Amino acid sequence: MYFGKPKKTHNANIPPGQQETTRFPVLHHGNVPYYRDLEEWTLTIDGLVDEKMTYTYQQLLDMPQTRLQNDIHCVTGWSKLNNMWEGITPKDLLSSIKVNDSAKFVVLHAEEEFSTNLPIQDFLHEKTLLAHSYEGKPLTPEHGFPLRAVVSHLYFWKSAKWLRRIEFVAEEQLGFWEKNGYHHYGNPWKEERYSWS
Ligand SMILES: Nc1nc2c(c(=O)[nH]1)N[C@H]1C(S)=C(S)[C@@H](COP(=O)(O)O)O[C@H]1N2
Ligand SMILES: [Mo]
Repeated sequence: MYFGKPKKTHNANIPPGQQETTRFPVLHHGNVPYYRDLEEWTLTIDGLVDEKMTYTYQQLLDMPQTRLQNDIHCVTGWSKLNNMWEGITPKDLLSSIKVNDSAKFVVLHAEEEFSTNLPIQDFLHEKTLLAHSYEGKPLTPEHGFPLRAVVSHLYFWKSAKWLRRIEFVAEEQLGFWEKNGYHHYGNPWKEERYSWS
């Protein structure tokens, strides 16, 4: 008989170099914005669009609502599987907006000067959502209330919390972490963590 350590089964949903956690760590640069009410809050869509659009929180809630189950992969090494988000798909958000054909990238702008960039097809990806709820409840301030991006197929720094503006641009424009050495794209399955790796 062999009494060795039981071998941990490899979970095929965990990318290389990641460890599963069941906690939900809070990670960001800057301060958490706390909103007493959402009267002043808006989401702006601009850049290479026919007309700049601004939505209130209520207008977003009046759009079609979608649930998305995802796995989170943070570049610092933790993965959290099976999360349930609810919000608006980028396609539904853009249903009445004409995006110029010259737009190739999206910059997500958040509070506290945070931004992140992604190719337009990754913004329109079926696993990308503009989420207002997590596990059936509105996002907590720490996790991005009132609205955050959830870009499931890339490292979690692409999932901007406290999202305020979605800008369509023709050329890649680096965001906060991308300017500070993170990979421009960030595919967790290829371990695209830092731009020098
Ligand atoms: N506005 C904003 N969004 C952000 C960040 C940030 O610094 N500011 N950090 C990113 C990083 S690096 C990670 S890992 C996740 C963490 O999200 P969480 O705190 O909900 O776990 O948020 C991302 N979104
Ligand atoms: Mo991160």
